[in-house]
Amino acid sequence: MEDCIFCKIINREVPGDIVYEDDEIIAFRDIHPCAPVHILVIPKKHISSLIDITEEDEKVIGKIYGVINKIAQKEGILDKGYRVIINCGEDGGQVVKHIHFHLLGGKKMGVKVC
Ligand code: DGP
Repeated sequence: MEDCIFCKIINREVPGDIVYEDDEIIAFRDIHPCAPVHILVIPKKHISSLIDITEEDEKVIGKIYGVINKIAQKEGILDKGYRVIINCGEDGGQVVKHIHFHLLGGKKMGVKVC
Protein backbone atom coordinates (compact mmCIF):
# COMPACT_ATOMS: atom_id res chain seq x y z
CA MET A 1 0.00 0.00 0.00
CA GLU A 2 1.60 3.20 -1.25
CA ASP A 3 0.39 5.63 1.40
CA CYS A 4 0.58 3.31 4.41
CA ILE A 5 3.17 4.47 6.96
CA PHE A 6 3.65 0.97 8.35
CA CYS A 7 4.21 -0.48 4.85
CA LYS A 8 6.84 2.23 4.42
CA ILE A 9 8.57 1.08 7.62
CA ILE A 10 8.45 -2.52 6.31
CA ASN A 11 9.99 -1.37 3.01
CA ARG A 12 12.62 0.80 4.78
CA GLU A 13 11.22 3.90 3.08
CA VAL A 14 10.84 5.53 6.50
CA PRO A 15 12.92 4.67 9.56
CA GLY A 16 11.60 2.46 12.32
CA ASP A 17 13.19 1.16 15.50
CA ILE A 18 12.75 -2.48 14.51
CA VAL A 19 12.99 -5.03 17.32
CA TYR A 20 11.85 -8.18 15.47
CA GLU A 21 11.46 -9.31 11.89
CA ASP A 22 10.77 -12.52 10.01
CA ASP A 23 9.30 -13.25 6.59
CA GLU A 24 5.72 -12.49 7.70
CA ILE A 25 5.88 -10.22 10.73
CA ILE A 26 7.73 -7.10 11.83
CA ALA A 27 7.76 -5.25 15.15
CA PHE A 28 9.03 -1.77 15.94
CA ARG A 29 8.83 0.73 18.80
CA ASP A 30 5.84 3.06 18.82
CA ILE A 31 6.76 6.64 18.00
CA HIS A 32 4.56 7.89 20.89
CA PRO A 33 5.16 5.33 23.65
CA CYS A 34 2.66 5.26 26.50
CA ALA A 35 4.55 2.66 28.54
CA PRO A 36 8.26 1.89 29.09
CA VAL A 37 7.86 -0.86 26.50
CA HIS A 38 5.49 0.04 23.67
CA ILE A 39 6.01 -2.00 20.54
CA LEU A 40 3.79 -2.41 17.50
CA VAL A 41 3.64 -5.92 16.06
CA ILE A 42 2.24 -6.19 12.56
CA PRO A 43 1.89 -8.61 9.66
CA LYS A 44 3.91 -7.55 6.62
CA LYS A 45 0.84 -8.18 4.48
CA HIS A 46 -1.25 -5.03 4.37
CA ILE A 47 -4.44 -5.88 6.22
CA SER A 48 -6.35 -2.71 7.08
CA SER A 49 -7.87 -3.79 10.37
CA LEU A 50 -9.08 -6.72 12.43
CA ILE A 51 -12.41 -6.38 10.63
CA ASP A 52 -10.68 -7.20 7.36
CA ILE A 53 -8.91 -10.44 8.23
CA THR A 54 -9.80 -13.39 6.04
CA GLU A 55 -9.43 -17.10 6.66
CA GLU A 56 -6.05 -17.04 4.92
CA ASP A 57 -4.80 -14.40 7.40
CA GLU A 58 -5.69 -16.40 10.50
CA LYS A 59 -2.37 -18.28 10.59
CA VAL A 60 -0.24 -15.14 10.66
CA ILE A 61 -2.57 -13.46 13.15
CA GLY A 62 -2.17 -16.48 15.45
CA LYS A 63 1.61 -16.46 14.92
CA ILE A 64 1.74 -12.83 16.08
CA TYR A 65 0.83 -13.92 19.62
CA GLY A 66 3.85 -16.23 19.73
CA VAL A 67 6.05 -13.42 18.42
CA ILE A 68 4.65 -11.11 21.12
CA ASN A 69 5.83 -13.58 23.79
CA LYS A 70 9.29 -13.75 22.20
CA ILE A 71 9.57 -9.96 22.15
CA ALA A 72 8.24 -9.70 25.70
CA GLN A 73 10.93 -12.10 26.85
CA LYS A 74 13.64 -10.12 25.05
CA GLU A 75 12.34 -6.88 26.54
CA GLY A 76 12.30 -8.40 30.04
CA ILE A 77 8.55 -8.03 30.60
CA LEU A 78 7.41 -11.64 30.21
CA ASP A 79 7.51 -12.54 33.90
CA LYS A 80 5.48 -9.60 35.17
CA GLY A 81 3.07 -9.57 32.27
CA TYR A 82 2.00 -7.15 29.61
CA ARG A 83 -1.01 -5.75 27.81
CA VAL A 84 -1.93 -6.21 24.14
CA ILE A 85 -4.29 -3.74 22.49
CA ILE A 86 -5.77 -3.85 19.02
CA ASN A 87 -7.67 -0.72 18.11
CA CYS A 88 -10.16 -1.53 15.40
CA GLY A 89 -12.07 0.88 13.19
CA GLU A 90 -13.36 4.34 13.96
CA ASP A 91 -15.02 3.66 17.31
CA GLY A 92 -12.07 1.50 18.34
CA GLY A 93 -9.78 4.49 17.92
CA GLN A 94 -7.68 3.05 15.11
CA VAL A 95 -5.59 5.76 13.47
CA VAL A 96 -3.17 3.80 11.27
CA LYS A 97 -5.06 1.59 8.83
CA HIS A 98 -2.66 -1.36 8.89
CA ILE A 99 -3.60 -3.89 11.54
CA HIS A 100 -1.26 -3.62 14.52
CA PHE A 101 -0.95 -5.12 17.98
CA HIS A 102 0.22 -2.71 20.67
CA LEU A 103 2.49 -4.56 23.10
CA LEU A 104 2.66 -2.55 26.32
CA GLY A 105 4.62 -3.33 29.44
CA GLY A 106 7.28 -2.34 31.91
CA LYS A 107 4.83 -0.74 34.33
CA LYS A 108 1.71 -1.78 36.18
CA MET A 109 -1.24 -1.01 33.94
CA GLY A 110 -4.22 0.75 35.45
CA VAL A 111 -7.86 0.66 34.46
CA LYS A 112 -7.19 3.02 31.58
CA VAL A 113 -6.39 1.00 28.45
CA CYS A 114 -3.11 2.78 27.88
P1 DGP B 1 -3.71 3.28 16.62
O1 DGP B 1 -4.43 4.35 17.33
O2 DGP B 1 -3.99 1.91 17.25
O3 DGP B 1 -3.95 3.28 15.12
O4 DGP B 1 -2.18 3.54 16.89
C1 DGP B 1 -1.24 3.89 15.94
C2 DGP B 1 0.08 3.99 16.62
O5 DGP B 1 1.06 4.10 15.63
C3 DGP B 1 0.24 5.19 17.55
O6 DGP B 1 0.47 4.73 18.88
C4 DGP B 1 1.45 5.92 17.03
C5 DGP B 1 2.09 4.93 16.10
N1 DGP B 1 2.70 5.53 14.92
C6 DGP B 1 2.10 6.33 14.01
N2 DGP B 1 2.97 6.68 13.05
C7 DGP B 1 4.14 6.07 13.35
C8 DGP B 1 5.42 6.02 12.72
O7 DGP B 1 5.68 6.64 11.69
N3 DGP B 1 6.37 5.28 13.34
C9 DGP B 1 6.13 4.58 14.50
N4 DGP B 1 7.14 3.90 15.00
N5 DGP B 1 4.94 4.60 15.10
C10 DGP B 1 3.97 5.33 14.54
